[in-house]
Amino acid sequence: MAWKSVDVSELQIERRKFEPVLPDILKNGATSVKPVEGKITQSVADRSKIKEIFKNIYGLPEITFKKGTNNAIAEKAVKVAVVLSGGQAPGGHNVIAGLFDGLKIANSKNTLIGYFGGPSGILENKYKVISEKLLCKYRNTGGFDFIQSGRTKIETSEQFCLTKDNLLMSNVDALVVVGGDDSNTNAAMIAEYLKKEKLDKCVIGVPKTIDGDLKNKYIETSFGFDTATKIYSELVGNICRDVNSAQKYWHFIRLMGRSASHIALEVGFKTQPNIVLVGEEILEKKLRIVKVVENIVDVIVKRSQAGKNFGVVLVPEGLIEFIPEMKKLISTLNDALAENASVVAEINSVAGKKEFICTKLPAKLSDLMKSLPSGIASQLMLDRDPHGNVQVSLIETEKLLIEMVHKKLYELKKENKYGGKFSAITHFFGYEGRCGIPSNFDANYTYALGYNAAVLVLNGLTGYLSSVRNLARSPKQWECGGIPLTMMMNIEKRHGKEKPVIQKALVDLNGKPFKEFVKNRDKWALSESYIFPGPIQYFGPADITDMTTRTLKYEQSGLLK
Ligand code: FBP
Repeated sequence: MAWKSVDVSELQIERRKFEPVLPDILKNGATSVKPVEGKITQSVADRSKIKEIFKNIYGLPEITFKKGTNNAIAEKAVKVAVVLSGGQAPGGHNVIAGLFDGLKIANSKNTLIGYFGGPSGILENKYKVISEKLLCKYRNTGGFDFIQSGRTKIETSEQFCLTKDNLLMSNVDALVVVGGDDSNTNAAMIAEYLKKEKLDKCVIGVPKTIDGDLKNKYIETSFGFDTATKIYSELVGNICRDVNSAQKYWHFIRLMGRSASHIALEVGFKTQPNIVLVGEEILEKKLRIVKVVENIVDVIVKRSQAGKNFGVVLVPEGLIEFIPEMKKLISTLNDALAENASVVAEINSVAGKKEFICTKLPAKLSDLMKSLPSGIASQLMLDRDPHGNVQVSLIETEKLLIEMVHKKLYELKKENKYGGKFSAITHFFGYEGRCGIPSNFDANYTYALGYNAAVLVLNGLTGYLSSVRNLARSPKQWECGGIPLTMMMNIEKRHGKEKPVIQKALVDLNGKPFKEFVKNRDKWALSESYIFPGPIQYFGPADITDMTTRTLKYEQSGLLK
């Protein structure tokens, strides 16, 4: 084959031809779908506070769809805006494609615009009109580069007013926010504000995040989790094979996922490494950091006694927030940093900041802060993100663990209780997985979520999250509808203040995935039961190309016939 100079890969060219499968209920377009109102809903917690904040959109009914003629929704052309918000997740472009197709099939005069660079694009009124000519290059591709993303939080009254003015100025009838828990909380705030201002404009959210923590009975998974965990599993599987070939290193691999350990657990199932730490279990059992280290050391010593001075450990990036004393330190630090923000900003050196902030902590926490390796202590003081989250992707917990493991093994050596060799290598897999070419599952799911959002918008619904469920079945059988955003909310402390936020779904220790893990982990610890899943397959037998996550499989196993 003659070498051609191209700016896209052969796989990208082939992948553009992939036609996502729509759920049967959507396949004849929005004019063949009728929304049905279900029960009115309540927030998951803090009901009176959430109701007070969302006076206009609290308690909306669930929406499901049934087949039926609904031509009225196509009579008037509408203009819809889409914004990608927060961290990238594979499939974002297909949400836009599904939304675009859903709108255009209902009425070719409907228009879609995309705000640039996340919510700041709304405030700056920076957007592009989306046409098939522009969109076709991005169908079934990874990344958010078509319109980019950002983490700006719209929260001041000036920002809400500007949002309203810009939507009015551009004649936008509806806004679709593609985001995680924080971005969809923001979507609810905008929906509430527009309703309060008596504007007939809709706001619909779409559940995105590789972290897998935006889920409940109605949102079975967020998009991107499937592809990202497949990418990490390939990498971890490759490391397991390297470990088993050279038999000389312990690899400590931190995996993205923010607070929740869903990613670590899923990658654990797919690769069966020797140790998978689950933050939620550590919190439940109130394991102090020394105990977590002792548990790791226990496996290292036992393997060493069998002549195996090698292994693989998975560390969820949010682990540090779940270790009781660290959790206390982080939440006290959050308040202290928020209360003393201007003073801290004036101090130039990290050591100076640490010294100052230690004076604002209770004695025990101040001692803990001082005892931490300086790298970790400074990472704990880094700016919180605009939604008030600690930036756990920047905290190198794996290095802290290795340092403590080294110390413990040294002590054991002195007591003649350990005679092995411990050589550790660190990895962090995070950004590698967020923009991969979406798997078949994510390509189909995101397209359906976007199309479903178009149906919600065309029916004038606001304050809902696009919900596509029954996901362990084939896409044709997926069920569609809308879930009120306020239903998922509770009150949490952010930047030192109480805020309404969509509750993160952490790993459920009574859930099937965790129980399945517990059944297997002892075997994984001492043997080499490693699995090497290899790269995502886009072509070939459906058993391989269309398989979804083990998490979803276990969670829905009771529901499958
Ligand atoms: P979202 O919650 O916005 O989807 O972002 C998820 C995530 O990828 C986390 O896993 C990670 O901790 C964080 O983003 C990293 O943020 P940033 O991209 O700002 O570095």
